[in-house]
Amino acid sequence: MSEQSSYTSDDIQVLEGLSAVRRRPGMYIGSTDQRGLHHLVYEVVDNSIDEALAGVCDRIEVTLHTDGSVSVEDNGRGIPVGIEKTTGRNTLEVVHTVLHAGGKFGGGGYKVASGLHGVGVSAVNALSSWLEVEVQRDGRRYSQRYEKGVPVTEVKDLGKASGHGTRTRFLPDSEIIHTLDYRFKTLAQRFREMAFLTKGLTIHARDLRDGREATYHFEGGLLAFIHLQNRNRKGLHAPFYVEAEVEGTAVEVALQYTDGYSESVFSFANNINTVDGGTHLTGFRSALTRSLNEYARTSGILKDNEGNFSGEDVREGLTALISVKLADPQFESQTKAKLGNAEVQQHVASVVGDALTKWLEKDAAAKTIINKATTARRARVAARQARELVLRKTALESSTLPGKLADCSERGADSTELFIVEGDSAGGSAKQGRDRRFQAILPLRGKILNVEKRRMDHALENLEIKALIQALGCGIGPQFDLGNLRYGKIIIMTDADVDGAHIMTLLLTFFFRYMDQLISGGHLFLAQPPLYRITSGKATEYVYTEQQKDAYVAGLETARFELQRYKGLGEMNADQLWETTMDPTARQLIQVTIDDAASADQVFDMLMGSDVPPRRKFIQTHAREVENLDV
Ligand code: 0RA
Repeated sequence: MSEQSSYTSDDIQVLEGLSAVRRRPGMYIGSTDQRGLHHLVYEVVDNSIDEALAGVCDRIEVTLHTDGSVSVEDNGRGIPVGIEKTTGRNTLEVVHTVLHAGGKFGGGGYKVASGLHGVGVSAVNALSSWLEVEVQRDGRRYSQRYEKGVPVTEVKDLGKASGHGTRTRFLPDSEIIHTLDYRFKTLAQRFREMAFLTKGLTIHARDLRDGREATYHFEGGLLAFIHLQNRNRKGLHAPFYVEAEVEGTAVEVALQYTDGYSESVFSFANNINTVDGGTHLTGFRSALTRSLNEYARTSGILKDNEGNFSGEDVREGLTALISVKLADPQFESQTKAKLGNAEVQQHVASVVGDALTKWLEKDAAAKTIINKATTARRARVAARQARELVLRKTALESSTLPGKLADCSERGADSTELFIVEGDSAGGSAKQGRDRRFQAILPLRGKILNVEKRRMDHALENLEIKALIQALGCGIGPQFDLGNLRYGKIIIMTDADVDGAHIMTLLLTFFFRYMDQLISGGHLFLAQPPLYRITSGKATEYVYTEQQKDAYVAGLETARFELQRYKGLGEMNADQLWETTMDPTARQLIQVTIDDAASADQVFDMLMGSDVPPRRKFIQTHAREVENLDV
């Protein structure tokens, strides 16, 4: 290795570390598909965000190059290039070759990556055909190049330079990462979120493959984020905003009530979206409930004989963002997306409690919010009764599952699957075609209720939704229990047309709003029926996209072939449906994931909320690519 003439035990450790990453990339970046590809980019950008959080960097440039490589450039301090004492090596090389070395050399400030996906740039390096890093600091410019994680040059001194910062360019290794097809929109959405969360930072992203670019900079921070999140909703008042620091914890909170019913609360710790919440969220919720109850009491709106508003009452229609930054974040839970630092709860509660109380006393919004909570409470009582009725029925009649469910003979979520199928005729084919040992079919008639526009009590009156809840077996709302799920895979199977897309979106909305654990637990899937059947001579081929069709037809030796376009599932007979869409050894399933809950919330609100024009536009532009609807 560089700067040394013979192999040392350090070298061997380094090589073993790199080969561990290459052998089991999934352990480090989750997967080796497009998600994993994007993960590599985030990993490198996160290091630059660390510099921004430390207050020493205000600009990050991300470029997607035409050769499939990506460069990330920041104007931070520059990665140190001196000899690192414990190893006797150049720090730049250590950071790029030793797993988890990055964090050790950070000097103070807030760290983005600590404990979460922070696998470090060394893992990215190990998974890249090549990586080049260029550093400017102390008036000079330095560089080093690596291939598959191994240095192929020394740390070179390139001479005088006036700036400071780090530029990294890497090409993911196609032997390991299956695709170089970056999705600019997905990456940009995340950069935008990062910019919201880091006031004053500018992130500029360019896609040289097609010339697209985007710049994100928000002086308003979370306040700007709230405006975006509620863009298609009706806000009931001007947003509330507070920013303060308590004992080293920076707290930033923005909130606005809307005329909707769902709760859209997102929490972040050091810019990581803590999807499982944690102490910052708990602190926020308790302060919100307490402040609103206190206000309602002292102003006489809540009478002495009336009970307090519950947390649920005061969160109906609420959009809120909570962001904390701290030096030593502790993350817990399986997904590591739950903040555990106990002291943070009190920090957030005191900042939010004080500011909210003052705001309520001054702002006309107070009365509007209390009115909203009062109606919500009334509806909650009705909803609880409806829910208990459904649950009691489910419990009592657990042997009487919904009549139209064709259950499977095996039990246990390990092996079983439930197909939710649109329409009776497709339901019939699915029942005939399935493997009844482990595949159950639930046909839904027509469209299910749009839950985005209704409170839960209405949702529970809907027959299709009731059948769904009973078939799944895990209840709904606060009592939802994933442990009772009756099937391991829940598969939505709809026609590949606009109507099918609409029904799929209604179902996704329902799962996202009421059973999001089903999604985060990896249980929800979309079936992918074929678009065409191509017959030529004795050969029959099913294809799933227009591109596949064109490629297959172009490759045919004869010009004589027959093309059948499937408009609906009902056009396939039972055998064809099994062969193309249900057989686990041949079918293609799309797993539904929520990469970015805040964007998913916006998408569902736009698709399903009350504002029609943006929905129409979205469906018109996206109906054809609905298989890519990653929420
Ligand atoms: C360790 C220590 C210092 C900065 C960095 C790492 C650093 C890492 C990255 C990764 C991308 N851009 C970066 N910029 C800086 C601080 C060294 C000092 O005190 O000057």
